[in-house]
This record gives sequence, C-alpha cells and structure tokens, in this order.
Amino acid sequence: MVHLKSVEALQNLVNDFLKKEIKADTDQALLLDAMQYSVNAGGKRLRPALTLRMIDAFNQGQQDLGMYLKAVCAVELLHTYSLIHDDLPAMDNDDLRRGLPTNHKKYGDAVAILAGDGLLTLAFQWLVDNDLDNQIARSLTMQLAKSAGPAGMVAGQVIDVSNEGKHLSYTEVQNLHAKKTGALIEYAMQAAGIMVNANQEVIKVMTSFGGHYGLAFQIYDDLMDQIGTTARMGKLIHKDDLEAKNTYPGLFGVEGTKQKLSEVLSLARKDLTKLAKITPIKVTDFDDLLAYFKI
Ligand code: GRG
Repeated sequence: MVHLKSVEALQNLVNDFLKKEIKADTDQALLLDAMQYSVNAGGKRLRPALTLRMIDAFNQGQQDLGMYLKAVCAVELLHTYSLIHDDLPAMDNDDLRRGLPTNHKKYGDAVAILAGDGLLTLAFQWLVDNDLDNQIARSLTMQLAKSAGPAGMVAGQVIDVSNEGKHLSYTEVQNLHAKKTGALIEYAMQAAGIMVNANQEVIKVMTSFGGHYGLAFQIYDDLMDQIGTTARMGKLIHKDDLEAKNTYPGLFGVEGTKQKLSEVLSLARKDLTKLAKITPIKVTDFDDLLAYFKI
C-alpha cells in the first residue's frame, strides 16, 4: 500500500524544519529576524515540496523523510534570498511580496541585502551539514551552485535587468526564464534523484520533469499577471506591462499563452510516464502538484 504525503503535509514538514533550524545556525538577532521574516512569510514551499514528493514517490511512501529535510530545505533558503534581492529598489523595486511588505520595506536596504546574503550562504551550509553521504552532499552542492549561480539564476536575472524595455525573441525569452526561474525548480527535481541515489538515466528524466514544471511555472506566473488577482498571487498584478517585461502573453497573447502552458504540461506528463517505466513512481503521483496550474 502506497501512502504519499499530501502537499500540505510536505509544506508543514518544511515549515516546522525552517522555523527551528535557521535560528540554530544564526548568531545575530536583527539578521535572524530579517531572515525569518521572509522565510516564514507564507511561501508555497513549492521547490522543497517537489523534492520531497519525488523522494516519497520513489520510496513509495515507505521511508521517513526526516533525514533529507536539511538538504531539501536549502533550496527554499536560496529561493527566499533571490526574492529579497529581486524586490530591492535597484532590481524590481517591489513593495509587496507574499502579501506582506517586502524585506527592504521592513528592515531597510542594507539589512535586506544582508538577510539575502545570510540565506544564500546558509543554503550551502545545509547541503553539507546533514546526514547524507559525502558524495551526495558534494553532488548537491555542485548542482545547486550551477543552477543558482552565474550559469543559472543569477545569469537569468542579469539577462532580465539588462533587457527591460527591449524586445526579446521567443528563444531569448525561453533562455531568460529557463535560467531565472526554471533552473531552481529543475534543481529541486534533480536533487531528489541525487538524494535517493538514483542512476543517471533516472536523474535525467527527473531533471527533465523539473525543467518542464519550471517552464510551466513561469508561463503560469506571466499568465496570472494578466488574468489573475492580487489576492490570489499575493502581489500586484499587471506589473509586467508597466515595466515592459518580456513575457509569454507579450509574445503569444493570453490564449496563445494558455496553449503554450498546456503543451509544456503534456511534456511534463510524458516525463512522468517515462519515470513510471523505470522507477516505482506512478504517473499520478504528481497530480496534486500539477493542479497548481489551474486557470
Ligand atoms: C536576485 C539573483 C536574483 C535572482 C532573482 C527568482 C528571481 C530571480 C526573481 C523572481 C522574479 C519572479 C517574480 C519570477 C516569477 C516566478 C517566481 C520565481 C515567483 C516566486 O516564486 P514562488 O511563487 O514564491 O514559488 P513563494 O512566495 O510561493 O515562495
């Protein structure tokens, strides 16, 4: 009998772990406050939830997830750093994030930058300071650095900030989003494969699923900026228009973007079909996490 944990149960595991462990590793009260403010501001925990679900599905719900939590939650620390820095006046200049004042609005620019620095650094500490094998910790460190660093998310952010107001082609927009948003989500799935010691073929398909999920995530975010509500998204909408952002609706219109989303989601489902042939994972194991893309 397979009992996978619900998305809510996975989010609770992550929330409880983060509440306890950031405090244990931080040595300055204001910094701790600023780091915890953004980490505990009600994020969806999508990236660690994806990793935990993949591990749980691979192990058919039979293994306690506790030993994985520290390494799994590293990506959430890193993701939160990226949001704090992205919101700064020098970048996206946002006042609202996750429905609350952004970190720099509450703590000022200097502390917000340092809270981001603290979270980024702690993420890599957590990848090595855990009970997983050294070889696994090493691979995770390498992959997260590649995904988040100058070949991944940071590169994507530079492409974004240096092209505002300029028209990018579809290929360029894809590259921008694959790096800026997709790389961390792709990593979240690759990390699951590394943590369960899967073979290269399996890790490759898990990574491909992560890539498609990440792309769908960005397309959906762009779409919701056009047709969503502030209440649902926890941030101002129609902001992309104001800033002449390179988006999917900008390239394909709203209906064309819905079509793109559906194409990418069917590629993600194809990856799951492949995984179901070579691992204990079932095609339906991600139904709830794919339901996020509801229009
Ligand atoms: C500052 C180096 C640096 C990078 C920032 C991720 C990023 C790069 C910027 C965010 C820009 C943005 C709003 C992209 C849209 C997709 C996205 C990443 C949304 C936020 O992620 P969620 O929805 O957030 O997972 P929660 O709050 O649920 O954690």
